[in-house]
Formats: sequence, structure tokens, C-alpha cells
Amino acid sequence: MPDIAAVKAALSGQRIETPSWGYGNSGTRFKVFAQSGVPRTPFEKLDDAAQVHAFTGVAPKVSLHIPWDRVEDYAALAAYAKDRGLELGAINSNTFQDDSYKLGSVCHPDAKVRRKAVDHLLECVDIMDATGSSDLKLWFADGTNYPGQDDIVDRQDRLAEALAEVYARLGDDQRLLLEYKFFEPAFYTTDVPDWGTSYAHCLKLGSKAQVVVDTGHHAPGTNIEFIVAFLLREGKLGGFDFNSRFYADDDLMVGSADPFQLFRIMHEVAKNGGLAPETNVAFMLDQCHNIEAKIPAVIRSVMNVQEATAKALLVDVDALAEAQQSGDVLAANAVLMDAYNTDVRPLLREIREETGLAPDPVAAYAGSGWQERITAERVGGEQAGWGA
Ligand code: PSV
Ligand code: MN
Ligand code: MN
Repeated sequence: MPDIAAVKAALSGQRIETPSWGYGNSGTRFKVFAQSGVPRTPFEKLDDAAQVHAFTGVAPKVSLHIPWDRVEDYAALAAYAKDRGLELGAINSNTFQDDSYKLGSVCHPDAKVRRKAVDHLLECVDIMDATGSSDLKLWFADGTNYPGQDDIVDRQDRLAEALAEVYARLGDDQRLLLEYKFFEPAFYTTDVPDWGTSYAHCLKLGSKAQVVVDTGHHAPGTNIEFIVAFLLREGKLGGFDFNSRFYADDDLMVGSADPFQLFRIMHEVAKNGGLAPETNVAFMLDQCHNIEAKIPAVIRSVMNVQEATAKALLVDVDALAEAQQSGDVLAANAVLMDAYNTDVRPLLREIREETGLAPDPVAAYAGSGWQERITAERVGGEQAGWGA
């Protein structure tokens, strides 16, 4: 049976990174429903992230998105974060919102556009130097809409060349995390459509390049936990962009529609050493909150990851191995289901209380007065949303 003290230690040690864009007004491509009290600056986004950390105790890191979080002085932003008990996490590049990227960014047929895109990526590494961030997260919207539009192999060559230049610029403690997505905004070919393409590029680049698994970026029915297990075995799982997807890239709250899938993913992570800090798997959220209140939604998402992790840690791995070895299919499956069907909320409440936190972070946030305060104070100026 799992050792409860070890389970508790692993849960208290887990860190979940929240995205700056999750605090702003964002949503679907059809409509963003604006909410009051939303941050107007990257500094105010950090104020909100500090609330999430204050009530959960496990979310000290915040991912930034450039240029959405562009500021004059990144060291000052990092200092502001530090004063609130936070750290700046992954720097997310953006090569998808400029007119010049109509035919792609790093894979564009025109070398001048590729130069502009690579320069932006290099600027992101400069920002990492200033913020102390160790991860550069790359997602490319590159692809084509029509057969014959561009040469698939040439585009891979351009991608490899761009990645190599950025990789060479990384410091010793920095890494490049390459995200994949099976479609959208390109609908015929996508230049990094799947984990295999990302893995192949990362393998060529070297040990500082790893794959990011965005849980929303797969075709229906994809066995994401297989991908996770494979990448961990190869030392190539850099981290997650957690969210829940039901149809396409919905960016809904992680664990909301399919908590069992999240459990299966976390089981592979836990079983294969992915929770050990030295494995350096980043547990990031990549979500937006269009119809629900943002800060409580981020808190709920952090809790959903914790619950899936707790269940994964409760898997009796010895009993599982024994059942697997003896070919007892039903017993092996039952071991997993027993863990999944355990109500871990009392355990998590206990851990929070032991560390001086309120047992129910959502209720504690609701009673804190923060939402009323930002609604009253954040008037005037432009609220942050998608876009610079
Ligand atoms: C677009 O699909 C996307 O959601 C990617 O997952 C990135 O990680 C994110 O936007 C931010 O650029
Ligand atoms: Mn993502
Ligand atoms: Mn996405």
C-alpha cells in the first residue's frame, strides 16, 4: 500500500504554474465576454496569481506571454513577483498575431519573415535572462490551408534552422519546450502537428529541448497517457499545458470534462518519476475563462490537478505490478480503479490545514473580499485580454 506520509509530501511538493493570460479577458474566437475587475497590466495579473497561490499554496509560478505581457523592465516585474511570493515561469512566444505571419512564421517561405520571427524568439530568451525564467515555450501556428500551398519538407528545414538558432542562444540552465497541436489555425498541414514531430526536432537539438504536451491539442480518442509515458522514458517530457478539451482546442478548466483522463496521465507521471523535482516536468495551465469567474476558475483548476495527482499517488504500484506480471487483467485494472474511485478531498483538506491554509480554497477566496476589491479598484484603463 502507498505510504501516506510520502503521498502527502509529494502533494505538498508539487508546483502548478498558472498562465498570465488566464487572468485576463479571453475566450473563444467568437466572443470574449468581458468581466469587471480584470487586470489592466502584467503587474495586476501577478496580484491575481498571488491570490491563487495564497489559497492553494502550490501555485507560485506564473507563465508570461510576450507581447501580451510586454513591460519596460522585466527585472522589475520579476522583483514585483518575488515580493508577492511568486516567480516568473515559462516565457511563451507569440508568432501568430502579426499580419506578416499570414503564411507562417519560422516556416514562412520568405527569409525576411523568418528572421523577424526568430528575432522575436531570441528576444524571449533575453527576457528570460532578465526574469530568471528557465523555460522558453514555443507554439507555432505555422501550417498551410491548401494542398500544394508550400513544400512540406522545405518548411521542416526552415523550422529546424530556426530552432537551432534559438537553441544555441539558450543559457546552461535554460531549456526550450516545443509544443504541438494537431490543427488550427492551419487546416491542411500543421508544421508541428504531433508529439512525434516535436520529439524528432527536440532530439536533434539536444538535451535542453523537450516536448510540451498540451492536453487540448490531440485528436479525439488519442491516448495521451501513452505519449506521456513514452516521453518520460526518453527524458523528453518538458511539461504540460493543462486544460480540458471537449471538441477542439477549447482551453477549458483542466479535469472538468474528463477527470479520469487526467488521472491516467498523472498515473504515468507519478509512476515514471515525473513528480520528482529533478525530472523537471513543468505542470502548467494553459486555459482561458470566458463565462466563469477567472480567479476561482484558476483555483479550481489547480485543485483538479491536485486531486488527479493524489489519486495517482494512491495507486498500489506493487499490487499493480503483481497483477500485471501474473497476467491478471481484471485485478490490474481494479488496482487503478480503486485509486481513481478514492475520494481524495479529505486528504487534500488535511494537507492544507497542516500547512496553515484554509481547507477549501474556493470558499476561502470567495470570503476574502479580493474580488470585490478589484472590481471596485480596477476602473479606468484597458483591461488585459488576448492581444498586446
Ligand atoms: C494556441 O492553441 C495556444 O493555446 C497554445 O496552446 C499556446 O500554448 C497558447 O495558445 C499560448 O500561446
Ligand atoms: Mn498550450
Ligand atoms: Mn492551445
